[in-house]
Amino acid sequence: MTAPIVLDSDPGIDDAVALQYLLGTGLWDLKAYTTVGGNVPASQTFRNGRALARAFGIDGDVPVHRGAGRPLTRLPYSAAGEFHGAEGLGAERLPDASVPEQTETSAQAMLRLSRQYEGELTVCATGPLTNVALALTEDPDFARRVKHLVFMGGAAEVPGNITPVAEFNAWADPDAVDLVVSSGIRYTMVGLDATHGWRFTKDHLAVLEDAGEGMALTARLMRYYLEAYTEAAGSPLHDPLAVGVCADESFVTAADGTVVVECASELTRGKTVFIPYDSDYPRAYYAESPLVAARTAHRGRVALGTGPRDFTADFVTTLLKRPGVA
Ligand SMILES: [Ca+2]
Repeated sequence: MTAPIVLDSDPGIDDAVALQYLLGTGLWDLKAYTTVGGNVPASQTFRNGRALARAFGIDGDVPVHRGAGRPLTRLPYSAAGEFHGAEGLGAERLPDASVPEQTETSAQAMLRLSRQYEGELTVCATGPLTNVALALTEDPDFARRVKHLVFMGGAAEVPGNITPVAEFNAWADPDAVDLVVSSGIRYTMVGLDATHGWRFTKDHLAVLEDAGEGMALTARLMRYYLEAYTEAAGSPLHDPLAVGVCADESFVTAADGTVVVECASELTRGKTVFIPYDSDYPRAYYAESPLVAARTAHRGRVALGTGPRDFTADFVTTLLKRPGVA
């Protein structure tokens, strides 16, 4: 028995292996692979999404949609090419899918699927939240129809990675994240607090490189990704962890609370302020600011660290179950 899910993504290397991991779990019925501008521009993430669908043998079954080309209310920004390569997938130039291009946008596909699978649909977002915000703007009831949104983004109690205080996806479209977390949608934020705890190392790479032709693309992508990070601890598994948490929260430790995103400041743009909520000891933060205090009515789950279940081990084992064809 599999559950319906949409993967909303800006591929991107860790997005690519997040797709492969999702397929490998066997837990999900992937209804759409929706792309969004982020790591590279939207036209490129769409092309990469189609190419990955072909590489993992799902292009005939899973539609790939084109997403928002710029943030909700801001000018486009320069992308994160240094981690992902000029076209977003390391040094790869993968062939396009053989099926015709979808004309329905990512936000439209999400809205349609939320009606078709009302109360059942999980949305996993591993890029900027622009598409999800657009769906909510078009129809605020999207928040109620979606079963669970898990998004990779933000930094609750740790420094950022694109500025000292902001994580890339939250920085890229802060207005979108703020709209989403105040919409009433049931959400779990999987940010740097947790993703920096699950690392992919040279030893894990060796397992993939020894696994033969079906893992060759994955191994090349992960080698590129590993070399882009200079930290000895290895590369954080940002996007795959969000997919993992869709099925099992025990990969992280999480707490209830409110997220408010800094949208007004250039200096702290995209900082995700986490306001914890403890039902035993409720505390009135921001009592002098009625606007911020009102926001604490909207609570979600926020990952604050690694959990008891070993995500990196599950990630590697699961990838091996889902070889690629390119
Ligand atoms: Ca991503």
